[in-house]
Amino acid sequence: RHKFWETQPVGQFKDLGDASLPEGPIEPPTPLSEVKQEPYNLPSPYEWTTCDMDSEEMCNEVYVLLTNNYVEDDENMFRFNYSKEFLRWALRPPGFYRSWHIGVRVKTSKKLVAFITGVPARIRARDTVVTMAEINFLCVHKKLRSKRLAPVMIKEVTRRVHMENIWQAAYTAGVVLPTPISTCQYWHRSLNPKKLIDVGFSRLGARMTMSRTIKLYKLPDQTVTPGFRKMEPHDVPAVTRLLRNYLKQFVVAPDFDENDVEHWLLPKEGVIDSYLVESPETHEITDFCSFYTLPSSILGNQNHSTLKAAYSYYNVSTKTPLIQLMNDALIVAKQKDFDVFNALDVMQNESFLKQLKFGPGDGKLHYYLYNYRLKHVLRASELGLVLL
Ligand code: MYA
Ligand code: JJ1
Repeated sequence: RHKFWETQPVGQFKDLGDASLPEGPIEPPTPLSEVKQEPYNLPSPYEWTTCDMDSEEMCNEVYVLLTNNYVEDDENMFRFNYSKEFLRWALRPPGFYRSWHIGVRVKTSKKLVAFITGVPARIRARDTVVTMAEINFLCVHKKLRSKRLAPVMIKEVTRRVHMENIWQAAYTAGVVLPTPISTCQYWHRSLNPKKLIDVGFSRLGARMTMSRTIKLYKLPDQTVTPGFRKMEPHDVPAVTRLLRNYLKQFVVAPDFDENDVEHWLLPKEGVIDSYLVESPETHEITDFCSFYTLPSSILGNQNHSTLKAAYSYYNVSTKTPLIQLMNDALIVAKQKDFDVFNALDVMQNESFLKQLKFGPGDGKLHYYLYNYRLKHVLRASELGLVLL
């Protein structure tokens, strides 16, 4: 069934119910001297390239490959359109390795036709913090699909991760592979219902007119929580404390330090938005919410070419009810002209999705760990991790 994945140190379907298998690494690290020193062989028309995301030219090549060939919905109506600034942010966190930004070119034309990336992250599973690679942006050009290039790319990124003495990874995918640690549901909150309906992202509900639908999704012009403001650089220590304390409750979550928070959560125009609540009396930081910008190309619509989507990232409430905090997030996303606000049912998100008029999407997202076993499949609400 899974000729490649059956050979890899990942949870296998046959082991799913087996409580005798321990939690933790599936295989031990090998001595670094035993890690293969040369890249894996590609079919002869192709060659490896390391993509320098600092280079405007390389970043542009990656952007073009992904814009035309990356993830689509099940009916091929929309395709993720990560911006160059977003890719630079996603791929250059603290301690990143340039060697983990891996491209494949056609030898003769030098055209970039495939890509896979890793970035380092400390991820806690139960009470163990493990240095892992987060693997993302696996993409093979549409014309080169089903030639078994993906397994070679996965083996090569694995080799380059091993060279840095890192033996675990985390990744998400829309497809079922051996075997998910958890499966999440996408939810969508219409901000611009007319456009969403016009482009086929959503439909008019039963017994609904366009004007009733627009009214249903109306939001206030201004946020309502006193002390709600954009996060600033001087907030990094307080946000780090708030977030670290919050993420403790989940079975799998990142172990963020101040450098991580500065990188992953400080606002970056058109990439990441973060807001917090500073108590007007005590000036304490009590609540936090964030979302990232990931537009999708609309495939084959006369009137619209991009869907502006915000994706819920990390949110923490200690004083402001989470519903009110997320309603303020919706209000700022609307002010910023997003068409839709998306969220997974991870962490405590279920507690606000229905009340804030999110509806379930047709997409699921499966979470995976490489070379790390968990005894049980997790509920989405036990996941404290959002990958980009
Ligand atoms: S998820 C986003 C993936 N990208 C897309 O969906 C974009 C559009 N699709 C494509 O570009 C291609 O269809 C891809 C497959 C490149 C996905 N994750 O080359 P093939 C297995 C893992 O003939 P193609 C993301 O970026 C498939 O089951 N494996 O197929 C996270 C089969 O294996 P098996 C996948 O369609 C990526 C084999 O590949 C995926 O031409 C995490 C077929 O290869 C997938 N999304 O290319 C990667 N899709 O026979 C794993 C298919 O066994 C990281 N396959 O079933 C693992 C950790 C590594 C680091 C470890 C460090 C210690
Ligand atoms: O965006 C998604 N689905 C949309 C569009 C569906 C278009 C037809 N297939 C959707 N819309 C309904 C919205 C509606 C709004 C009012 C309330 C009710 C709901 O359902 C889906 C997620 O639902 N997205 C995808 O399918 C994209 C791929 C998802 C897998 C991602 C893999 C990620 C890679 C990892 O790094």
